[in-house]
Amino acid sequence: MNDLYPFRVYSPPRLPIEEGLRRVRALHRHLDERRSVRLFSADPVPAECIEWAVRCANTAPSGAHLQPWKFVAVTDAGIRHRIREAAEAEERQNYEGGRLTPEWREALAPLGTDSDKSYLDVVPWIVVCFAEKSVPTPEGSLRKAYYVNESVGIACGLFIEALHTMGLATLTHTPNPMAFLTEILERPAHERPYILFPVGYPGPGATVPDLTRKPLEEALEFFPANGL
Ligand code: IYR
Repeated sequence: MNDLYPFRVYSPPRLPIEEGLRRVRALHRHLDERRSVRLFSADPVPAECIEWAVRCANTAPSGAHLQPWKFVAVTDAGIRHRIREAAEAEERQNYEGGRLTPEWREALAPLGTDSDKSYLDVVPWIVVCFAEKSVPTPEGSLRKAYYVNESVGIACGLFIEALHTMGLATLTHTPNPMAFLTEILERPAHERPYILFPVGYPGPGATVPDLTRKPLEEALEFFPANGL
């Protein structure tokens, strides 16, 4: 017990196993339909959708409950264009300037990605998630955050799923290095750009590589194997 967080009872209703399984199968069907896209529609998306997606992200568990994330949402075409120009400049060095190792290029080849990030001019929103290596206190100082990557990664996962629930598409774009986002979006030094999300509806004629998920046996092992 402490003064900051008085404890309260938490007793969500216990679901019958069959009902839980029914729900998780439906969730899996929905999650499995999600794909990253690189061709977006310019159709507008209300700010309210972005707000709901960030509300969902904001429920993520975090180290010491310090919630070390900040989502910055941009719809202004001029700012989106500046982001595009800066992202493409970095990506040209990656793809054409040899900054990607041959092994990396080979891994990317089946996806057909390149330095053209024209979707950044098309999408109604760019949302950049920043990770806070320290977080502001109510007194105006900064305190160190813990497990920042883990916390922000989980928040971004929830953000992606919330967009998908609304029929919106995104792409986890990390135009490494991303320092230009700090500058363009005028972020303070304790925030580090984490993932750039173009957000919108999939464009007419968008295609995705016909990927499959790895089989459960490769994603999950019970240990010991015969211990069930
Ligand atoms: N950031 C680059 C390169 C890239 C890297 C990985 I790993 C990908 O899965 C996809 C792209 C780009 O956005 O093109």
